[in-house]
Amino acid sequence: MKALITGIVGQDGTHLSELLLAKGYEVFGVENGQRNERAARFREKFPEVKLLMGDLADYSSLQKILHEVEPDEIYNLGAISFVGLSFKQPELTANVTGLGTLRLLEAIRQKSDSNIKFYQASSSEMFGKVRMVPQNEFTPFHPRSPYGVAKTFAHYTTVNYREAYGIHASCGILFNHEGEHRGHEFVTRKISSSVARIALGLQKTFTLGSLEPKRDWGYAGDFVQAMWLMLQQDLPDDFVISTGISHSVKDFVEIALEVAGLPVELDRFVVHDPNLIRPSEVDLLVGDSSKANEILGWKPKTSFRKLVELMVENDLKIEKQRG
Ligand code: GDR
Repeated sequence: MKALITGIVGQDGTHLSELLLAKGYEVFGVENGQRNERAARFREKFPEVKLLMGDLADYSSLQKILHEVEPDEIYNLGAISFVGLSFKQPELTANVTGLGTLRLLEAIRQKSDSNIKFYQASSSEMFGKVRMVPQNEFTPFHPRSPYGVAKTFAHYTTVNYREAYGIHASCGILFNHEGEHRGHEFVTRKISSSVARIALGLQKTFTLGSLEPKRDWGYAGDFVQAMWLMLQQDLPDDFVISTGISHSVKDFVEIALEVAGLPVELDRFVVHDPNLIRPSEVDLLVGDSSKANEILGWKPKTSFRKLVELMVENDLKIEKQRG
């Protein structure tokens, strides 16, 4: 079996590559020539993964890759995925995160001899200003960021290509998922690495925006299992993937401090930075993944506390090695 992954050097691409290689897949990835630390780490960790030059913003490169690889499964994880950045670069976000999905689906459609199964990384950010608590597959979308809007376009485009052209295309509406491969721009990794550095005496404080937003945080390693399961079904469909429990940013900081053996005194360690407040915020996300449980047999294995422990302990190890 051959799997092609966009966004392969990101957090989910890393977990998914691990999973698919363990299952005996031949794994291919789309890379846009980025020369950053993350891409270098990925190459070193997975020498057996074949990386092909392409970009979600460039249709002809996607078409060429599909012809070269002839994949059985495609996982579209590529996106401008940082919500904060999407407010600063809304057009780029719409192009890559939104239209990029359309380009990939169109390349699949044009390749009429294939039976490719397609996974779209939809997001709980599409629920935005939530209309129902908890959110499930029937909850209306109300995105609150250019990222959420672009993901909503990509989601409906995937549904449309499934209905119009019979493509086996499924959307996983994933709630926040974190872990040791999380980028430092996201709040959980920012907290775990800052707290680790404070515990080791390498820094004294760190900045945060609002501490109030609540998210349904799960472990990325658990969540990529659901992606794979969706493509093993006879019929394509959409599934919410979440833990069903929500915590505030403040809760995350408090447990991280505790795990690192520091006093739980937020005023001492956290400096409020108003520049980190988003023009429109998503206040509360909590998902209901009972459909995924029923049909895919999927459920999360890692608790919130375990997730925080895993991230802080990982960063303590990294910072100690660096120091
Ligand atoms: P999110 O993740 O926007 O939920 O999207 P992020 O970790 O960026 O923010 C979570 C919440 O924390 C608040 N916050 C801060 N966020 C960041 N990044 N940095 C800060 O300093 C900070 N202070 C407070 C934010 O305002 C927000 O409320 C993630 C991404 O992975 C998306 O790609 C994915 O689709 C969704 O999760 C599900």
